[in-house]
Amino acid sequence: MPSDTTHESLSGIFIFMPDSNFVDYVKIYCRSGKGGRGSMHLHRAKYQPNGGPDGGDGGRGGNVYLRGNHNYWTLLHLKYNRHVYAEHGGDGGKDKCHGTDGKDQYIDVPCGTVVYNADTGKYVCDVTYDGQVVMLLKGGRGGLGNFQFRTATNQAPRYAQPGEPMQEMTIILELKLLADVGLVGFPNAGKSTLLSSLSSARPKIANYPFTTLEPSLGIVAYRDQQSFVMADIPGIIEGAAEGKGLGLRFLRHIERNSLLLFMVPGDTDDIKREYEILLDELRRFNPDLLDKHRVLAVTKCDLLDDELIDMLRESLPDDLPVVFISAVTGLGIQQLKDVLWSELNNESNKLQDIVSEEKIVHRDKDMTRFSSEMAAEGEDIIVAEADEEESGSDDIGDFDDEEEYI
Ligand SMILES: Nc1nc2c(ncn2[C@@H]2O[C@H](COP(=O)(O)OP(=O)(O)OP(=O)(O)O)[C@@H](O)[C@H]2O)c(=O)[nH]1
Ligand SMILES: [Mg+2]
Repeated sequence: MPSDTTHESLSGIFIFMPDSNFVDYVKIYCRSGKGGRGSMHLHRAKYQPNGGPDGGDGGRGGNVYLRGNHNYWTLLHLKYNRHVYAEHGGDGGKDKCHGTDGKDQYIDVPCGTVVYNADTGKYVCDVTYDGQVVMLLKGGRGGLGNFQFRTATNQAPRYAQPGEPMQEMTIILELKLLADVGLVGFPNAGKSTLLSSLSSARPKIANYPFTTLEPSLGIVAYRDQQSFVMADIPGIIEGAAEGKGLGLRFLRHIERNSLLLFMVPGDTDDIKREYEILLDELRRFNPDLLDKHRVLAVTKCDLLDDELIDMLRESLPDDLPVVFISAVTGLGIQQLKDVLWSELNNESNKLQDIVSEEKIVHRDKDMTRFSSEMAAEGEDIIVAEADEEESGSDDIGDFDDEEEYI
């Protein structure tokens, strides 16, 4: 692509992404284990005519858990493992033998994963820190054996409970990176260059649009051993909400950022208009994004002279802090860090607060947009059918097992 391509000429293009290792959207089917049956058994032994009931309880079915694991960075490991089944509980046996408990299943996910119910679009849970364990589906309880039902008046009960049924759910896992500052800008605005100059991250940099095809994080060192995390996401263009360019799917990675850094190159004709286009695309993706604190960085200022910078200052938006920077010469970089740091430490604007005090409101999926979203993600899995016999009685009080069952 020629180096002078502007975003106006790009707005008609749709980028086809190659298969990438950065997977931030996966749909999987999960099923817990059903409870084992209680046993209906009467003790039999030589010279012991009325041995009494000795049927043991069934074991419980395995649960399905989600577990935050900081060793994972994407959902790639789940892309090819889309059915998660926990083990069923074992049936009870004679001699009061308890059935084995079903093995639990843990789905390891990177920190920052949000879970939605794929059928209803409802928000289910959010895994934000390493070691966090969230129970997704509970296994069925095991049924009681007939030994448990013996009474003075019914000394040989000929019934036992069936186990509780399993639960199943198809879920959508969405990774939303955890960073303090998110970079928002058109392609070629210098986002990756800024991230590589501020941190040790080495995203690909080149003079053509859509160099960055997947988000990357960098840790920016600040004074006194302090630091904050910055996320570089692919550029967005006008009409991204309709799927132009790479669309808006990567904006989910800045949904959690407490601060958004807008980046517009200094050699752009109308900086204010570009900023407004970006704001508008953000609004169309998620109006809540506009509640976040914002900073505007005018990039590539080494291409401008001081006079021009002074002229530009007057035409810039006045509702947010503006910094003129150049990642190449280092102009304004320290000032930018200071502004970002002070904005980050602004009361009510810290990532920790947002995560811990549940200020993040995860909106349920809009079902009208949901199917097109899934199509865009290439989702085509067929939900596994539950076994016929397993969807039997769901009432643990049902004592319908009159046959001897060992
Ligand atoms: N002169 C000058 N050029 C810069 C500056 N920052 C970035 N560039 C150049 O601008 C071009 C694009 O930079 P990138 O950092 O790849 O831009 P980007 O915003 O990440 O672009 P996408 O990943 O395509 O969205 C590269 O050729 C950089 O060398 C700067 O401060 N001054
Ligand atoms: Mg880039």
